[in-house]
Amino acid sequence: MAFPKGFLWGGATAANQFEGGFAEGGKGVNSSDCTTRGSRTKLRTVTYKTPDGVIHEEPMFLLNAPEDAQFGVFPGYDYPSHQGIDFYHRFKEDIALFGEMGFKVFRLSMNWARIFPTGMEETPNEEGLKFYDQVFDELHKYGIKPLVTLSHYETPIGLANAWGSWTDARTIPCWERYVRTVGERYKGKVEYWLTFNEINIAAMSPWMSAGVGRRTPQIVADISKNQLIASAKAVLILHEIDPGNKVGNMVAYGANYPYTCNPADVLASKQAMHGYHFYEDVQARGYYPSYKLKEYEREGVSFSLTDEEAETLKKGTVDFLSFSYYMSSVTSTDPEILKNKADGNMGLGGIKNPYLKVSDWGWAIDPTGLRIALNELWERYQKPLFIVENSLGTQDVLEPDKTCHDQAHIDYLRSHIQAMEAAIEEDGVELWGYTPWGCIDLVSASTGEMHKRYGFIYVDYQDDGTGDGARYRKDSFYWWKKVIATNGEDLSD
Ligand code: BGP
Repeated sequence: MAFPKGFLWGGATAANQFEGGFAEGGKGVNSSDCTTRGSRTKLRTVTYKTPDGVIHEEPMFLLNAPEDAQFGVFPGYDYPSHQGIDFYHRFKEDIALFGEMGFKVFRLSMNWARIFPTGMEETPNEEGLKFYDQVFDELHKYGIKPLVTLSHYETPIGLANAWGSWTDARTIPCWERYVRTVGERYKGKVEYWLTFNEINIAAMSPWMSAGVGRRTPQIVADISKNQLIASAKAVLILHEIDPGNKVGNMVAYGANYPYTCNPADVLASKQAMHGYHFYEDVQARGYYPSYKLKEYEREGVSFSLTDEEAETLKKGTVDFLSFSYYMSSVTSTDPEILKNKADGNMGLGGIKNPYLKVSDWGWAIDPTGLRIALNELWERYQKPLFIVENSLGTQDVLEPDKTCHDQAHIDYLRSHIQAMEAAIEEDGVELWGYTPWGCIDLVSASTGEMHKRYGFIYVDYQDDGTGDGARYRKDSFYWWKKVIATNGEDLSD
């Protein structure tokens, strides 16, 4: 029995990719609502207006909007978050399906703008709070524990337009009000919390991760400082409200390999890992690591902490570490090798690994990398771990008889569960749970398309938003049900 009794099996989602209900229940507009649909070949864009009244759209990953840009939703653009997969109206049906699979835990994020429409109100929007009450109550009916991400790639647009969102420390008290409100409201209903989804992605897409329209080393450092302090404050607030609350961080993680045993490659790979570890170091240990402070000095980034801020970071360390794992990456110092760029989650692909197969989107498939990642995190922090995202994006086909033969998901998940098993059984890693990403098909974060499907449940929406949204059980649905029922003992087809 590798998996401990009470191991938390389930699935993961995010509000902006599945909730829909864009203009309902008094919800405000958030950053993801202003991000258009794309595809693997067409970049998603962000829309904004300049003071001269001109509307602009710019690729999300390259966004360099002027300081006076007013982000928003404009006629004639197609924004996939507005419909998502309509969980807002279909949550009872969806949760019943999760219950049928025997989920122990369900990861979802709360849409901050549903609770505080501009982010700046003094009092919350009761209708928004009621929506999540109903969702949590429904989950409890099936014995499913909610795992709530407080911020998953969406920031109220009011904060972005007022002062640049997370670049400005004035966002922190707004966040504290939000965290306190939901912590008090859902006391007894929610026990597992995550602060910021993939907090390290601020360096790749300040828009996606923080609702910020520009990227410079200084901007990324400011976002990170404000979010790290906000994360620590969330830990303190949630512990104060209920000492039984378990609060974790969340990082986009992956093993990184040197291309060769040339010490220069090995060093470069170690330095690439700093991009992940910096955030974990602060959130798990409570202080900035020396390599980051030295990097700021080298880059001329201004950075300092008041005594109070340092104390907040020190006290607000997380109870457990969570992460997404999709792929590993490779680093080289050889200019020729560096030309073999690989795709990967949020641009973290590095260069191609000749030993690994890749997904249809070019992400390297590497279960051993997951075992390495689990070991690294456990050795480094000695805190419980939670894999809150993992799976394979595939182009699933719904057959005329409404079945869906998604063997690739089963194969991918099985190999990764075997890696987890080895990490627990042979390496002694403490792992609390596993929530495969997009347990129900949803909108892709990087491309905004629908046909990159991760789920156990097929959702009949297509890339252009057409479809009736009907849900169908895929082959993996029945497989996942068996895996959960046997606590990971039976992984066979
Ligand atoms: C992570 C995000 C998720 C999710 C996932 C898969 O980075 O936390 O929101 O979408 O990646 O990525 P994609 O949707 O681009 O395939």
